[in-house]
Amino acid sequence: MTINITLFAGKTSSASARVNIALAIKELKYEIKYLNLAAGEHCGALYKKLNPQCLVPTLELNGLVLNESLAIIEYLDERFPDPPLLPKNLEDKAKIRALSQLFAYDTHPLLTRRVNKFFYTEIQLTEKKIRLWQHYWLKKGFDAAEEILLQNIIGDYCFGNSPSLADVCLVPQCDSALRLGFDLKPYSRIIDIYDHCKSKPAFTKSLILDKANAV
Ligand SMILES: N[C@@H](CCC(=O)N[C@@H](CS)C(=O)NCC(=O)O)C(=O)O
Repeated sequence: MTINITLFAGKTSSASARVNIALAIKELKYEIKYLNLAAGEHCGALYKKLNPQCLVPTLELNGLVLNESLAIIEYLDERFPDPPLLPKNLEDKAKIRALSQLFAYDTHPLLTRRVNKFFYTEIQLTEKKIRLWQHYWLKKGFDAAEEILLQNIIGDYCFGNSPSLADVCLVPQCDSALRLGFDLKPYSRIIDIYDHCKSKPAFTKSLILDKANAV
């Protein structure tokens, strides 16, 4: 059976980058449709039918429409198990999910376009104050992630010698942090993992760092 996969993504979206990387790790063929987030394409009526939250990513797979990057990746991981992004071992799986969620659920949502927009338009925060907010929460997230990762040095990736869901979340979060001018130098273990991942083709699918090309 032919499998048609379309990823609806934003070029500067770390949530989209997670799915993009997972698809690449699994060597699945897919089409990618970029929405221009700056122009509000993700809030248009057509896309809203696919994603009522008006957020990217959305994955369409033979007519099945899925939202939420981690739910999408876990679906892909169960449907296309090779190579796995989550191990069978329950304890290891819980640890990998925990680090993934630290980035995807506790850090990333505080930094999104809609949060910025609210700060700008509803409470008139200056760009400097918004940057302060962003760096504050990035530091909280990266401090904790570094501590967790230093307790588990058993390979070139977050948890061992093959990429897992945690790496798929770590790399776009690092790219996003760099784009926001956040200094990653204090996080030596994170930098080692990030550099290692970035040497692999699948991880080059992370978000566009170049502001000039950001949409
Ligand atoms: N929890 C969602 C988060 C999705 C999300 O926040 N996407 C951002 C891009 S990274 C977005 O669509 N932002 C548009 C906006 O904030 O208006 C997921 O992991 O898929």
